[in-house]
Amino acid sequence: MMDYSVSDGVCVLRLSSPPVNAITFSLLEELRSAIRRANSDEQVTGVVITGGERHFSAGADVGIFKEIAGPEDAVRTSRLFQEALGEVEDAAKPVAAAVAGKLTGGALELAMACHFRVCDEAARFSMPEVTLGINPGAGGTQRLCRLVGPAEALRMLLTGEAIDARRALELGLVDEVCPGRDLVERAKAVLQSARGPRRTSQRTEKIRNAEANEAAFAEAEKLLGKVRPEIIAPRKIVEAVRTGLAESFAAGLRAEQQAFAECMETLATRNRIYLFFATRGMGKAADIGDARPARTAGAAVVGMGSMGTGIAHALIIAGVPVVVHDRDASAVEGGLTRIRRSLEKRVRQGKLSAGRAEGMLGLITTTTQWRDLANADIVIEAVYEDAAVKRSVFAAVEDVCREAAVIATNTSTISLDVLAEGMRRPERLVGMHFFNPAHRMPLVEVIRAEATSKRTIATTLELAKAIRKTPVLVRNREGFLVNRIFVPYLKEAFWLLEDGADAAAIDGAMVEFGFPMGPLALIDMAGLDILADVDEVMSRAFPAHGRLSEIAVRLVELGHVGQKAGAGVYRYAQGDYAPRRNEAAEGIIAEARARRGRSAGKLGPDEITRRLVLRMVNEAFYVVEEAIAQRASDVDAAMVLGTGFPDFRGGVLKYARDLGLRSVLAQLDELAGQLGPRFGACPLLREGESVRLRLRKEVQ
Ligand code: 3H9
Repeated sequence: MMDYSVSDGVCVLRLSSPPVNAITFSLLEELRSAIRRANSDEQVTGVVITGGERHFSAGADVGIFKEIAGPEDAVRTSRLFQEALGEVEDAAKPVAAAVAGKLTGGALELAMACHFRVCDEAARFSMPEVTLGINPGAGGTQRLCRLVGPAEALRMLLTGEAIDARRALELGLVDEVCPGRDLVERAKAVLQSARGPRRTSQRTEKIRNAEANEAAFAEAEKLLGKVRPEIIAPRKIVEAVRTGLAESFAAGLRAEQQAFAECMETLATRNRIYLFFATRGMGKAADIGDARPARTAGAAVVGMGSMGTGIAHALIIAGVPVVVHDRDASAVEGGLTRIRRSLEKRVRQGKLSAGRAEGMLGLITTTTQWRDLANADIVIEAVYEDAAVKRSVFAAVEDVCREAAVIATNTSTISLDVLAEGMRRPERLVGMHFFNPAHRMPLVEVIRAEATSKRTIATTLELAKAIRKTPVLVRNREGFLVNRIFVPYLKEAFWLLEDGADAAAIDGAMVEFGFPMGPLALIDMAGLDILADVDEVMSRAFPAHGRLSEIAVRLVELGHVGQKAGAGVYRYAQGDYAPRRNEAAEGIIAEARARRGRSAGKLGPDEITRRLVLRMVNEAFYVVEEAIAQRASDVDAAMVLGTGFPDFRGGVLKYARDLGLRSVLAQLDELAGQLGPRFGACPLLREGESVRLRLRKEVQ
């Protein structure tokens, strides 16, 4: 786990705990004894702590947090980390960290406990604990502000955002930046010129200015104002920093321990830790272990609408050369222009260098000819959502592509078995369903049909990861995983309108539940016409879901399809996406209510939330029952990443588990009695104990 060697009078401690050098209790123990050994070794004049040339460590092993039994155990965990890092800082001989890659959380805390830091040019530093719902528990809240000052420290601690090597040097977080291969040598040189240890806990130059400190806290308060009450870590972080500055470094460490224990006690934190592992599990397939993925050296995208453009954009960001095809030359040009504008914007914002943007654009080849797709390793189809149109694309692609090429479809709802009809080699057809905007959204559903080969699946999963997406592997059935659950939710929002709930009250209830936006504002953004098209496929496959509300149907007929038309459920002013009252829509809603004898304002926020959320919960159980998802936890992680379901609630099924499955079943039975078969409980829920056991195993 930790190699100890001595050369030129310097002890080199190398973390070697693949794959990511996650820090466990035993690694901490080894670190402590190695430091003691170096302290007492007369040949040793200094210590270098390092990892690989390209990677140092991913911080604390998050698995540890799952095992924490209660507050005392949490305090003990934090204390053990702090004591081990304290021993590094207290070493009698100077210690330098020689670090590379993405230093997250405990990895950065370890580096900060060293007396000097040298990093490689590509290194990135972050404290992502806050995204897990915890505070840094290994001294990070204390040492970071002593190294970079409270303003920058609080920004990093509260946002979890990374800074690069150049910025780290500017801020004084590192002492030197060099190529990865020189790390250890440069660290040795730094030690040679050092006049003994330089202990971070004793440094005060960045925290002396009381006025600047207060300004930093005032800035932090603004960020805290936006945090939901369920998530306590941000406030705890600020309190720990304040204690450390107002009292002492040691008091700050104690505040960290206490804060860590309090965070670990909250359901929101446990849910986020559960999702950390759920997310990492969902691209893994038990039955394709022996299939070797083919390397994707070049891809092609067919159809330059908004999805195709976004997919091509995602590919070039990750450095994959792509041929973009559309029958219509102006569509190809339009797509290319949209990508160029988006990259130029990032250059203007300073988020991308002009050279890199040019390099990315250089990876795109445009064409209107099928033959130009001949060399692609994977062709991703993103044409109009119509089975016949898609099948004609596959026929053309099969004519020109190599035997080994994978053919992926970005269909959001249509069964792959329907699309594969007429293909010569259906084993190479796979679904690759991106979410809009494809270059931003992290989730990709990888859909396996009956005929899809293991190699095709392995290659597609590999490509998804290579373009920095999180894939979830799902079985083929209309709507797959996310739309299967989310479309009924969107439809329910329109039913609620019919039943008398106000649009703003429906959206407000879901924002209060934790979604970034409500269902009606969201569908205005995505397009009501899209919902109507998707529903055609879905309601044929699932008649119990019921028809689309006549409100949505009428709005589409009148061209009120959402933001792109200036009006949907809400109205929008030119260039401004703030929702305003749409009187035409209100007229349609009033008529629909009158026809059904409903009056406005009868439904309160609890009833709105109950109907919307239980509609998702019930469908999620069907997704598990039909083995659309490989495991229940996949459903949770996919809904969080694909729809913005609040992560602090752990996902749809975790939420149901926390509500209690008996209560979920009773509520569904009641709603089915009132509102019909769409709330008819999934048979799995009636299985009681066996489902509870399964969820206890998979959703925890
Ligand atoms: C912390 O440090 C708290 C402290 O304050 C102390 C408090 C007391 N733990 O992502 P990859 C697994 S909180 C456990 O594919 P990459 C990952 O699941 C911690 N496992 O590699 C995967 O497993 P599998 C703060 C971890 O090169 C495998 O390693 N740190 C951890 O693309 C490979 O991972 C974080 O939140 C971990 N910490 O990216 C860091 N990290 O092979 C989270 C990874 O079974 N991690 N694994 O699928 C990352 O951001 C990325 O993994 C990293 C490497 C950028 C480091």
